Amino acid sequence: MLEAGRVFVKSIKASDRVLIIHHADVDGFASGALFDLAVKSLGAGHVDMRASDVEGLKDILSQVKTGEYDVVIVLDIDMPAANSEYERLGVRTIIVDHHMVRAGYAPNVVYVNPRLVNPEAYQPVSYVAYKMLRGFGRVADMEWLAALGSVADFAFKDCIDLLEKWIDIKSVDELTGTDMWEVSKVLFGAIILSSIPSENISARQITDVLENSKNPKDVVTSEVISYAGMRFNETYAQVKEQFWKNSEVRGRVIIGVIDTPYRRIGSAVVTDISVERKDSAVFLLSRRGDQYRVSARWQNSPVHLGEFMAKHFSGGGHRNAAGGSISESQLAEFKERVFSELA
Ligand SMILES: [Mn+2]
Repeated sequence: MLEAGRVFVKSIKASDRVLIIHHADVDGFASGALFDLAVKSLGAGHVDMRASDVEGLKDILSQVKTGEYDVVIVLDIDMPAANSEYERLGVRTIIVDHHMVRAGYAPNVVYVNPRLVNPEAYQPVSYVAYKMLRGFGRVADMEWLAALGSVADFAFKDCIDLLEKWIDIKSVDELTGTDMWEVSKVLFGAIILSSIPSENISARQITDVLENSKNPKDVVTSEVISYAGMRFNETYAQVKEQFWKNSEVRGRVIIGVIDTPYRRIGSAVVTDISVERKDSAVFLLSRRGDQYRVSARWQNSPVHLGEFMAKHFSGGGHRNAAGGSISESQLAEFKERVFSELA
């Protein structure tokens, strides 16, 4: 499987125009940088990179004109709806993913996913990318970056051969106590900010820092990332304050409303509050036009939050973390339902 990826990358010529689309998280940025370095080592001068969330993938692809690129590389992000776009573009395409295995790609797509070999394997894309690409250019010096991407995705056991040199822990429970984890948190803050146009930090700047660093410490001490880390902390505190200011508490239930473009900060805030108050059901409602995006967390949950959200508000999710969407006119009903059933 790794060899199929190497054959694909080796086939890239200096004259090829390459598009790399990677997930907008630490694993995605790390694997994007590894692929960028590998592709450029082959002399390719025209490489465009785009960071995307899952929902944005199809939009990015549908804006690409037929004939605009010769090679498309998609990392740590995949959705069935994108198949038709891969087919429309018809160019050499590789998808490296580690989420649920998909099937039914067009013949122009090379699909790499460790779960094809072992459905239980948990190997993030930066781990796979490093294993695949270490024979290309400077990638061999970037093992630390693959470790950083993998740690950020909570990998441990299945990546131990790569991680053991970079983190000194015995079980995955100790992961959040490592320096590597701290670096991944600061980097993720910078990545979140880079999706907000007014923040003056671009995805390209972040990628440049990663490609030009020699170790995790270089990343966090770089001007771009250290400034972004500071800005993120400020913004995070503001969003959290807004949540509490617009909150109602009844029994075990906390419902808070935020209205901010920093939506991904909202989902970090709700997780954080739920960890601080493990016995509380925490609902964060993020306003978007006349809709509210609901993120629910309940660490010591006696009920299945995902089923609760599915039953009443056509949402879904897991036992401890769920989500959904309601309209403004449903807000009063939503609060009443949540308080009366869960408080
Ligand atoms: Mn990932």
